[in-house]
Amino acid sequence: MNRISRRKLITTALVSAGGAAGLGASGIIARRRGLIPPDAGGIWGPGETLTYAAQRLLTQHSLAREFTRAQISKPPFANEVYPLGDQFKKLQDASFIDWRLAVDGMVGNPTSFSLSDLHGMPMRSHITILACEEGWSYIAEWIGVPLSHVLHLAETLPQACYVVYRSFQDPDWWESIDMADALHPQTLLTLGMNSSELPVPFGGPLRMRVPRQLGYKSVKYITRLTVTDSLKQFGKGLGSSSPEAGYAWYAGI
Ligand SMILES: Nc1nc2c(c(=O)[nH]1)N[C@H]1C(S)=C(S)[C@@H](COP(=O)(O)O)O[C@H]1N2
Ligand SMILES: [Mo]
Repeated sequence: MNRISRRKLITTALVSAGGAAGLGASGIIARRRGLIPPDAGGIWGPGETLTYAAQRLLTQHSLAREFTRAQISKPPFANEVYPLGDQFKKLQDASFIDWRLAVDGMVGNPTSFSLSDLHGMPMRSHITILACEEGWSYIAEWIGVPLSHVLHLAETLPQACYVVYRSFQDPDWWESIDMADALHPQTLLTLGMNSSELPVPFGGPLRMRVPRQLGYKSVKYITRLTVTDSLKQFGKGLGSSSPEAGYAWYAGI
């Protein structure tokens, strides 16, 4: 049996088992394949598991849709953020020269990078849509270092399952993604937008851009990455600040 038809079979089995047996059997299949999301425990848990497991089996390597330069939104819309405070302002006044991105957890080489270190790494860009769960969206060009490159430099261990990323606004804004999204070529530590530096309202100087998921996974002001095999010890153990606020951990679009 080739891979595609095997995948299709598993997904069909997941979905039909979910329909027929009230998600019990699909839960077992998903668990066996490591496809249980961290927020699977609540009342929406079985639905979250079904969505996440089915999407991962079908779309592990698929690309987010890319647009043309002519389709870039003018002007783009930046969602409001809580005040960033004096410490941020100090960093900003010094052109973010002291901004650091720490990388720790399940890595052979815990390290940290300045913005100029990141600017010296291979960059890629894509023109993709950022969609908020509240219904609005915009298209922009995002320029940055693939997260996979930084994970490689830090020597991510093979047991790694998730990357937790924290922002200057931690503990209000932190997220995590699985390795399928962390190593995905369109997942960028973003330094630039629409051919310029990434403006502060859009998350500058450093933003995670995860174009295969809703806007809230694209956390602004990134300061720290932690590689892990379990999300239990972070926050309330639900994988990110979003499920703590009532949103799904997995927000695939
Ligand atoms: N640090 C931080 N990151 C954040 C947010 C925030 O308030 N603080 N808002 C999130 C939400 S809900 C969305 S939809 C997008 C909005 O991105 P935009 O401001 O570029 O439109 O950023 C996400 N990242
Ligand atoms: Mo949002």
